[in-house]
Amino acid sequence: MAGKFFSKPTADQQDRVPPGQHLAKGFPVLTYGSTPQIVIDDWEFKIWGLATATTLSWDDVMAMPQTEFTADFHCVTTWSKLDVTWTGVRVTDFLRAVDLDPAAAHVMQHCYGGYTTNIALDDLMRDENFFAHTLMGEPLPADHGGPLRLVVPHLYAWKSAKWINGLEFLAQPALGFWERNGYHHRGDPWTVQRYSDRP
Ligand SMILES: Nc1nc2c(c(=O)[nH]1)N[C@H]1C(S)=C(S)[C@@H](COP(=O)(O)O)O[C@H]1N2
Ligand SMILES: [Mo]
Repeated sequence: MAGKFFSKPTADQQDRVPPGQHLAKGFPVLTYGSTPQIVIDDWEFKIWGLATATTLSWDDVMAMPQTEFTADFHCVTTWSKLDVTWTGVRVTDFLRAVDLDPAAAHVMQHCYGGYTTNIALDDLMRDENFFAHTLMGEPLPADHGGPLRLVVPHLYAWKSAKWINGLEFLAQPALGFWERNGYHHRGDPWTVQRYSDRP
């Protein structure tokens, strides 16, 4: 599919496009509901559940190691974007000072605006996952999740919570917003885990 909104992958891009996906020309915004208004001075990020309860300020996050990274982005609605460049804090660096209970195996992402999405701890704690505040060299636009969003490149992008402001560590799997509304609990684009496998 090519034309106004999609471009054809080149030969070397072909194997980076998951089944049923098409390359978007721009970087579409995909939000359920409206973009929350967030004042940086009031911004905070909470960690709770099976972890030492912690509240991080914006300055705390800026004091963490900052890394530029490039990642592919796959929305379940069938558009993908390759080689998106971001800057942010690696998830493993972000959580370095947090003591997790050994029973923690699942995580609920919480956001300004009320969106939630669940992720397994193993899927979250990967080197290629980041909390990003900069997109293509500019402060992350509010529509794309600014001031801070998660980026989890190996799963469909509904797992990459925009305006993220909390992680709740859990022993048992739980379901976030889209997962309760028909999407797959994990969302691997390579095996096309779009829809829930539950009755
Ligand atoms: N808080 C929040 N995060 C969200 C969403 C949302 O509606 N609210 N949409 C998800 C979906 S379905 C996708 S594809 C990506 C879209 O990110 P973008 O708008 O920056 O392209 O954000 C994900 N994170
Ligand atoms: Mo999406």
